[in-house]
Amino acid sequence: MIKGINNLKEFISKHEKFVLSTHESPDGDAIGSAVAFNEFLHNLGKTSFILNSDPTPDNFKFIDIDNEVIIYSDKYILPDDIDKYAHIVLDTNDYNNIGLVYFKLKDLVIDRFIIDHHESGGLLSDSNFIKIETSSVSEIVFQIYTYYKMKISFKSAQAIFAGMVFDTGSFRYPKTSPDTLKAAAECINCGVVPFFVYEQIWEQNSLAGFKLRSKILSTTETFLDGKMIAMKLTPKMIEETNASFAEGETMINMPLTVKGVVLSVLVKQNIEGPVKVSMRSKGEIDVADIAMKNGGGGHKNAAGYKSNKSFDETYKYVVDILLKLFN
Ligand SMILES: [Mn+2]
Repeated sequence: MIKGINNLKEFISKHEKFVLSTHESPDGDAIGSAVAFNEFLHNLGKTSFILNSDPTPDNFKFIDIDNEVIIYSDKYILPDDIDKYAHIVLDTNDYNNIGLVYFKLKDLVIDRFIIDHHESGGLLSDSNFIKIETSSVSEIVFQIYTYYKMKISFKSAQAIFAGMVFDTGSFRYPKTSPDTLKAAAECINCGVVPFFVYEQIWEQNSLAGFKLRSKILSTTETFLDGKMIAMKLTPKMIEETNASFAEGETMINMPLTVKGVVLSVLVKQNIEGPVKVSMRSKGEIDVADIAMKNGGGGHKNAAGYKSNKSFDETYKYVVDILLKLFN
C-alpha cells in the first residue's frame, strides 16, 4: 500500500491532465473504479475524463450517473493538447487489454500509470499501484479517498460499492476482507442502498437470456461421478432465442453451485467468431495451466482459451483433457 500510494502521489503531482481507461468489456469494478477515481481527480483540481474502448453493459450504466464514460469511436475527437495528458489504466495491468484506446493514445500521451488488483510481475508493482490482495480496484479507490482524507460523494460511494459487489460476487469471494466490509459500511453511510445496487447488477436479465440459459442447461453432461459438468452454448441457440452471447456466458458458474461439483466447462461460440472454452474449478484443481497450454490464460480456478478446432472437436478435446487431469 505505502509504495503504491507513494507511486500514485508522485504520478498525480507530476501531471495536471488525465485520461482514464478500463479493460475491454468493462465490468462493474472497471466502471465503478473509473467513475469514483475520476471524481477524486476533479476534487484535487485536476482535469480528467474517462475514455473506454467498449460500451458500458446495460446493468452497469446506473453507476455512471452523470454519463461521464466516453466510448471511443472514429467520430471521437481527442483534446488538442492530448500530449499533455497522462493515461491511467484501471482494473487491468496489461495495456493490450484496454482495446483500441491504448493504440490510439500510446504515442500521444505524456505518461502512463496502472491501478489494479490482478496478479502481475514484480516490475509493474515497483512503479504503479497494484494490490493483488484487495477485492477490487474500487476498494483501492476507496483507500485512496481515505488516505487523502477526502469526503466521498454519493456518486462515488455508489460506484465503489457497485464495484465491490460485482468483483466479490456480493461479498462472497475469497478476497472479501474486513476492510472490504468496512468500506461497504462507509459507502452505505454515504447513502448507498445495497438492494438497489444488487438489483441493478444481478437482476436485469432479459427473457431471451433466460430462454438461452435453459437451452444451455439442457446440454448438461456429467462426468466423474458428478464431479465435473460440461455444457454447450452454440450459435444456433443464440439465433433461436435472440439473446446476447454474454447472457449465455455467465452459465459457466452455475455447475459449481451443485454439491460435489469441482469442475465446470462451457464450450461456446457466438454467431460469428471462434469457438471458446471457459473453465471453472474449485480448490487445488488448476485450469489456468490447460488454458495457457492452448494459448489462453486466467487464474487457477477460472480460465479459458480460444480454440482453432471445430465446435464438436473442441468439446471432445477439452472434456478428455479435464478427465485426464483427474487420473
Ligand atoms: Mn476488478
